[in-house]
Amino acid sequence: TSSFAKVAEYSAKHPKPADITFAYGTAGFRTIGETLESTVFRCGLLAALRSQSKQGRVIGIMITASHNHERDNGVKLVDPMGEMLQQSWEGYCTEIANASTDAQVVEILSEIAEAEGIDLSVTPKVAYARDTRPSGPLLLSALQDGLAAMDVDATNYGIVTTPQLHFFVRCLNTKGSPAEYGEANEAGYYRKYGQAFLRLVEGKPLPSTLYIDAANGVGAPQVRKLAEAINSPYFSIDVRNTDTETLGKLNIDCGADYVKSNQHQPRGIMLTPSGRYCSFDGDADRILYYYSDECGTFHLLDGDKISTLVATYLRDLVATAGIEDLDVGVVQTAYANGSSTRYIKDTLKLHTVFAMTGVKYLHHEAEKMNIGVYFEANGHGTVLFNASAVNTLREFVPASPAQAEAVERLWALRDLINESVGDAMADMLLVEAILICKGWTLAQWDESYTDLPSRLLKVVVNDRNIFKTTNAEQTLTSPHGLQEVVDELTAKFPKGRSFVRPSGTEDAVRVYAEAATRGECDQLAYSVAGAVF
Ligand code: NG1
Ligand code: ZN
Repeated sequence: TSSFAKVAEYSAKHPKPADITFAYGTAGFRTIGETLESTVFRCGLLAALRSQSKQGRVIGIMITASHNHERDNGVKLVDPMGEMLQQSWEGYCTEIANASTDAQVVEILSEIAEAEGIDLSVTPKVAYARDTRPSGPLLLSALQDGLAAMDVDATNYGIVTTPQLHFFVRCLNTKGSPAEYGEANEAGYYRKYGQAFLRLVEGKPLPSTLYIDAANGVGAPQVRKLAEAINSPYFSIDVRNTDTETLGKLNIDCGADYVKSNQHQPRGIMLTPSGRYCSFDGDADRILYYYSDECGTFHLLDGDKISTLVATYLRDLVATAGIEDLDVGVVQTAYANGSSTRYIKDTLKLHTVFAMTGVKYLHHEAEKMNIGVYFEANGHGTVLFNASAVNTLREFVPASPAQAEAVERLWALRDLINESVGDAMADMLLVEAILICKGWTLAQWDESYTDLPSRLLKVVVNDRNIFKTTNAEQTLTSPHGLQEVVDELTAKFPKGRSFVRPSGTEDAVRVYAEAATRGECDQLAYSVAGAVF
C-alpha cells in the first residue's frame, strides 16, 4: 500500500544478516550490537504501526542491553502508559525482524495493519533514546531511518536511563488528562521525584553519604543531575564507576548484576563499616544496597529486602491512616530468597504471589492488588497503586492529624514511585526516604530476616528450547524425568529448594538453589547443574 511506499527503499540500507534468527524475548531483542541494525530499523517501523493502532498515542523505543556485555545491545518497545509492549505484538516484532527481503518487510507491515484494523492515516508518534554503548549511534541512525520511512512524528531523548524513557512516554500520553504523570523531559523527571522525596524527609535527621556504583553506564551522569536538582543535604551522594567514555568498562567488575552474582563489592568502592552503598546496572533500572559489618563481612540488601522494606512501610502507613480495605501485596519470582517469602507471609502477614521471571509478569500480578509491591531479587521492581486504591485514598476522610499525615505520606510515596517500570533512581530515593523516616542504618534494615545461602548458575546446553516449565517456572515438564532428579537431589538438603529454567535473555539454562548452609547450597546447585548438563 502507499502508506509503506518508502519502506522498501529504506529497508535496503539495513539488510538482515542472513545467518541470524532474532527473537523478541523478556527484554526485547538482545544480542551482539552490530548485528541488530536491521532489527532496530524494523522496530522503528513497528513502533509507528503500534502508535497508529493506538490512535496516535506515543510509543517508546529504548536501545540498551542493560547489564549485559558492552559489545551487546538491544531494543525494546514501550507501550503508551510506559509499560512493556503488549505480548501479542512481541510476535509481530519477531516476525518482522526475521523477514528475509525488503518486500517481505512491507508485506508483514500490511498484514499487521489489516489484522489489527489499523487506520494508516493517523500520524504515528514515537519517543526514543539509547544508553551509552558504543554501538548505540549506529543503531540509533538505523532507527531514525525506520521512523523516517513511516513519516513518524519522533522525539529523540538522547542518552537517558531506560526508566526515564518509560517515564517520558507515560508523561506524553497523559498530558492534560487527570492522570497527568509529569513533565516529559529530564528536568521534569528530576523535579517530580526530587520534590516527592523532600516532602517525605523534611524535618527528619540527615543521613550519611550514599556511595553509588553507576556501573560506568548511563546512570552516572543522570544521578548527578538528579542530585543537582534535589540540591539538599538529605541527598548527599558520591558516585563511583562513572566512566562512560572508555571502551571496555561498562558493567565490568561493577554494577548491580556483578554485585548480585559475586556477592561482593564492585571495583572502585572500598567498604567501611557504617558506610552506605548501592549499585545500579548499566541502564539504571535495577538497584541493590550493601554494606560491610565490623568483621568486614559483606551484606547484600537485594530486591527482596527492598520489597519487604517498602511493603512494611506502606502497610504501616495504611494502618496508621486507619484505612480499611486497602491491601498491600507483594509479587515475587521463584528467585526470591525463601526467607523473604516466609517473612512476608508469616511476619508481615501480607498476601504474596509468584510470577514468572520478567517484570511484565510481575507488573500484571501487581496490578491485581490495591497496592502491589513487586521486585525481582536482582533489584528490578516498583510499586503500583491500582485505580481502586487511588479512589479509596481520595475519598478517605482522616479522623485525626496523625491519620491525615499518614495519608499525605502515602500520596508522597506514590509520587516517588515510577509506576511505569522498575527504576534505580526512583527506587533509591524511595529506600532513602524510608530509611531516613525510620532513622535506620543499612544493618538495621537488614535485621528483618536472614537470607538463606543461595546460588545461581548458568549452564550452557546444546538446545535450551527443550527445557519447558510450569508452576511459575519452578517445575520442569521437559526434558522427561529431569524434574524427578531435581526433586531427589533437593530432598537431601535441609531447607533445600532448587529449580531449572531456560533463560529468556541468554542462550543458557539457569539453575537456582538454596539450602540451610553455604556448603549444602553449593552442593545442591552443582549437583543439579550436573544433572542438567
Ligand atoms: P533471564 O535471562 O530470563 O533469567 C534475566 C533476569 C530476570 C530479568 C531479565 C531481564 C535473573 C535470574 N534473570 O532473565 O530477572 O531481569 O533478565 O533483564 O536475574
Ligand atoms: Zn537494566
